[in-house]
Amino acid sequence: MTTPALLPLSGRRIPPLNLGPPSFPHHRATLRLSEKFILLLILSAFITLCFGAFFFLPDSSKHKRFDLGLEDVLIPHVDANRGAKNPGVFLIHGPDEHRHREEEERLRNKIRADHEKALEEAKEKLKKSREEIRAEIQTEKNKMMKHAWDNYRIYGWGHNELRPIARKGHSTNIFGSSQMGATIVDALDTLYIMGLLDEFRDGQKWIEDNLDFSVNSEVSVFEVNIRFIGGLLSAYYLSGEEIFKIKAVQLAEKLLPAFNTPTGIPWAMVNLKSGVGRNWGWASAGSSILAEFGTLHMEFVHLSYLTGDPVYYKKVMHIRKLLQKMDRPNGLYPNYLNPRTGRWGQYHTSVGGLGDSFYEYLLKAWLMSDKTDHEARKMYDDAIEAIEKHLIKKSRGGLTFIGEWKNGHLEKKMGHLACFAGGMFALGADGSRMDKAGHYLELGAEIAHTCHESYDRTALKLGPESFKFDGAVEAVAVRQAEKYYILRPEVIETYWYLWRFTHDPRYRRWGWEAALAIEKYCRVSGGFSGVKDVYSSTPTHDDVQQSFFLAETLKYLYLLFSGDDLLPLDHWVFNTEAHPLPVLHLSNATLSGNPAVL
Ligand code: DMJ
Repeated sequence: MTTPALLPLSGRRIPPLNLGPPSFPHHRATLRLSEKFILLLILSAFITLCFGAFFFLPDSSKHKRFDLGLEDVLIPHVDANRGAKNPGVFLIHGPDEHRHREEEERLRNKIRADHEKALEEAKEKLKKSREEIRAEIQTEKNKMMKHAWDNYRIYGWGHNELRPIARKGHSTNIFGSSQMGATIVDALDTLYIMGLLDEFRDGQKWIEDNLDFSVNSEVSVFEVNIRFIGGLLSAYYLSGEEIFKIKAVQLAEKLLPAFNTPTGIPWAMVNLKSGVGRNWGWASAGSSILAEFGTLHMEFVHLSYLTGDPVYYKKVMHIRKLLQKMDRPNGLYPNYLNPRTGRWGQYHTSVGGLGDSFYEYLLKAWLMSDKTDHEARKMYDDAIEAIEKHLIKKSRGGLTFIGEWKNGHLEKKMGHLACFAGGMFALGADGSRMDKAGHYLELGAEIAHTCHESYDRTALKLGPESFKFDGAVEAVAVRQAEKYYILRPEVIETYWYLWRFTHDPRYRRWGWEAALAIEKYCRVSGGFSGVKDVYSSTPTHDDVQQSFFLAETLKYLYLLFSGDDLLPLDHWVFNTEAHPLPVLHLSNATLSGNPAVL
């Protein structure tokens, strides 16, 4: 299969799509899509038609069409012979029996007609060339991304995020006071993966011409690392375009002053111009946050790999060594650590906000090192064992949840953010201690189920920011301030990992439900917006299209409905913002050909 025609940009050509195993050192080898993939595409086309519409259809009539298809496939139908075979199940007599038979007949006819129609459409489809079929499927699968991107392009270009209702740019303090095009950088690899190459080139051009880090602006070290450095590195590895690597390194240099603290634990924020750092005013006793200083490892190791400069690697290894030496109450890592004293702040532990991606990066450091970083794997295993012992419980109704540890007390509340852990447990199953792979896969599935319940128990079928397990209350938000959904990815992320590891169709079904709900309640004419109350059937929008919606939510949805050979997990490791980075084969200790670096 040929790769899409690529127009030159700034005198260069974007290299062909390379979404299978990465190639080193410059990642420019063409990946030929296998025959198997082509067959899968044709099969996908057939399924598309059987379902009535494949993916992300904008108008409600098409949704209805899909809903019917989905019901036909997923809801067991009345078998005409079943009453006879199972007396007692359908013992209906008199006029009721007549009505019942008529209803059965009507249903059968409808199924037959739907299937015949789908077959006809499939036959028509198969007359088309592979390229045409592929293009059609792509167009359907890209629709949500196109809507999000196109509106940002029109109304928010260069701003960090978009207000889809006010139709103007938007930003928050994590990005500082400058227009740094966060959505462009965060969305780049999603565009590339989806084959939206005109849009990708447009973003690249903006970055080449406008992205400047010498600004007097105070940014979040963590957010800028996961969204900008992660996004740029991923765009570099996928496309091979040097500009992304150059920008990633320029930005990383600007973050380095944040590590100038008495302990080497970085400040939460740094001014890109002056290099002055400080912590969030709300953090316990001037502390830095575990999920922030503990979520730098992947990107920083890649920076050392690409530049040959050990400085980045040393910074994150220093953090790890320091954490290893510290006492941990009940084996748990508290969320707060003071960068001046090196002492823990409040004894709060969470797998959701403030803790989450620290655990994720321990596991991913091991995966990214081609499973040679045993120290990281040990830290992950130890942490997960303590979490399972103290934080993971079953509700009265049998739902497994991850609570929050607060000064020796377990708060039975789970955040949407913690739902990513279902995917993490599944991803970490292989290689777990005492061969507990089955156990961790099951635990991941239980978390996925609980998080799906948190969606299913709402009016909008979208999950709240956080939900409780308290007596009769199960997987439901109680406080008004916890009922919002801001286009977060974690639940869909977990569905995708679970799908990759089990191929259980429920995960695609659940992902599809979420996609439909987002289409129905979050889509507005100027993009996609979060909603303020998922329990109200008439949603109020928050008027923010978060950059992570394009980086993560839409990417995970796309991957959920793609084949496993698109970004295989034994070759790519996704950073916490869903930016794929290749596994590094560092066993011979070379970073960019420099054995001294490690
Ligand atoms: C993302 O920016 C990242 O996934 C981060 O780790 C925490 N959550 C947001 C999206 O919800």
